[in-house]
Amino acid sequence: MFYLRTCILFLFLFLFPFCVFAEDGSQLWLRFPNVKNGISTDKIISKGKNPTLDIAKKELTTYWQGQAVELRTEKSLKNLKDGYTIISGLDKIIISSAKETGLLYGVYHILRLQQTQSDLTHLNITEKPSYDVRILNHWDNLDGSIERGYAGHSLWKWEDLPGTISPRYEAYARANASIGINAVVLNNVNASPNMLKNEYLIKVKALADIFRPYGIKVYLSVNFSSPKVIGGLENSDPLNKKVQEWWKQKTNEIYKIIPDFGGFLVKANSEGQPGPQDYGRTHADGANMMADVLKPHGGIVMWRAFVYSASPEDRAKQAYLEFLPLDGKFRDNVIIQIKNGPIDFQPREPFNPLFGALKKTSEMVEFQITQEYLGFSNHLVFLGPLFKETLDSDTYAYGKGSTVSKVTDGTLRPAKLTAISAVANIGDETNWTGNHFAQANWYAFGRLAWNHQLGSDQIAGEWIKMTFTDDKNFVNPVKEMMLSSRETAVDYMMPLGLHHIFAFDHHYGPEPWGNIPGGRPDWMPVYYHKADENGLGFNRTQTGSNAVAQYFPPLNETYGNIETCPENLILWFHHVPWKYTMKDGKSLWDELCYTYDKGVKNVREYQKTWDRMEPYVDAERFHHVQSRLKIQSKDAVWWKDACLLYFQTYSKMPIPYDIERPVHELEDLKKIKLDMKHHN
Ligand code: GCV
Repeated sequence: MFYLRTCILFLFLFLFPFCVFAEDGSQLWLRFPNVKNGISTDKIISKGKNPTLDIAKKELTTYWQGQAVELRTEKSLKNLKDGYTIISGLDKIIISSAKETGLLYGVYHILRLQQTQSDLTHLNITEKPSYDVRILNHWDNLDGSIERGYAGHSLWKWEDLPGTISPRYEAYARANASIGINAVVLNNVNASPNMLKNEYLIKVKALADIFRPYGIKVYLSVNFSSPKVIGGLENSDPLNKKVQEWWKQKTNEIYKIIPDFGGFLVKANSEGQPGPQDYGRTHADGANMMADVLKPHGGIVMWRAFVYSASPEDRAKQAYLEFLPLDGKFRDNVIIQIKNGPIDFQPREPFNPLFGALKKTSEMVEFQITQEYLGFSNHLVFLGPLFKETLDSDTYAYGKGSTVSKVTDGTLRPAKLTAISAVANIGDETNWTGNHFAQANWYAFGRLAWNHQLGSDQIAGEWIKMTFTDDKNFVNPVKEMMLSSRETAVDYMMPLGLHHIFAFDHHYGPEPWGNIPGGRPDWMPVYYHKADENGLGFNRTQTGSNAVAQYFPPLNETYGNIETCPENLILWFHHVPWKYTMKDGKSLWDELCYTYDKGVKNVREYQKTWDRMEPYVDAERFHHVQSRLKIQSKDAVWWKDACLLYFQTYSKMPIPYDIERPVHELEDLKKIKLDMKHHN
């Protein structure tokens, strides 16, 4: 009896925690809950040995439960790049690719099909990636902190590297490979010059060695002043021969250590970062200097277009004004990395007018997965629809149908190399992203970088089935919640084209009244919403900043005319009278009130939806998401009250009587100084 009790106690104490840990989110979408083991090695037909193939085989022997699998390297499939074909019959699946990485991607493809209960017997699939470089940008600092990171500290343990290798490095590489991500910038664009010191390059090599078999190349953000700061040179002028020589030597050193190094990402002359303009040179001078030394090694420069200064010019226009005159002046291994919108990763922005405007220069999109402006890791906001909105936006640069995806993927402007990037939301928290649902945004970026034609609906569906369960009682309501969640966040934060009315610096809560005396005007919310007795919104038409002129016809006219401007961007482009009649017959003021209210109501609905999901989810993840939704609900009310009570001081109109009354006093809201630890 004693023996039996001890056994039960042992089972409880030691095995039960493992069952629970299995659902702590650490396995992401690669849980394979029903798989005990995969196929035996004799059911895998493959010639050759290679570390990438070894991983592919290991995945099959661990998780694949179907037919025999043949992995074929086919040079004739070169046109698919690192894509692949999958052909299946009843007793065998053949995956073919010109590259081993393609075979690995093919294996993850069939595993995804298996996990999502698809028919595996009549497959005839051809996959070619939309972009060559599918890259995550980490804004991780050398001290372990992450700029705009909401999931703990950096994954990269610089102090321990290269001696101690965390198992999470490989788990990270595997997760990326499973969705086709093949590149990573390890460090913050606000880059420490120390990153290029030999002592760090050796650490970078350790990571590159782990990532390589998963098809992932490493890139670094570089500080433009590195020659001066760590090289001891007099300056970092790109036309100074000594500076050029320094970059050449440094680049040679990097390639000696990491032969397949990807290249540099540069934030220059932006938000206080050094750059070529410090020496009267242009962005092209700076980028080309680096491109020239990377070229012999096959490396590239991703030069960011996120530039704006405290000038009186509308911030939304500045990147375009700065970069357009440089079109055609960049080397062919430079890609201009452009944020999806012209301001800064707002809940909704029109697409950045630079897309399609640079006709002789390669361009790539930069998205933000980390939710700097979308409630950090507290709010459930699925970003698939936001990414799609930009990629599917028609720039009209080459006539109708010139979507952002087509001007960046090589379709309309052949480019040597195409790329797409996003700022990662990954940290060292057990569930990687802080909120379980934020994993879906990492997943969505990877899937869209691989195939920008995929719909948000499909991506969300795949992710839910793999991450939670394929029970349709769970999948359908949760998918519905995810798909509407971005619009909901826009509704309770910044509807109708409002933007950047966040609390200063931390960008979490509302501060539409923000106007620090003597502060930089373009860092103040009042600059963006321009509320006054007449109305609300930024006049960017011909009578205002004329930012509309940066868009190709007919968009300049569509956006420039208040009657034709899409209402979800109306306050981005127009200063709209409070009593202006919207398409549904309501006044602008009423529309604003009802939209904020709708945002709040939807989050309350999400809470109900989620609570009903309890039977289908493990307790740990259920409670985690439930508690985050409570925060989101409270925050939504906070946003609604702050914005409506503040804007009401200008509109002087009543909040429609059939919507929930504010529960805060405006003066109390103004006093809130956020305890970031609580919200982080
Ligand atoms: C890395 C915004 C963010 C900054 C970020 C910057 C950028 O301004 O608030 O934290 O800096 O964008 O993208 O460079």
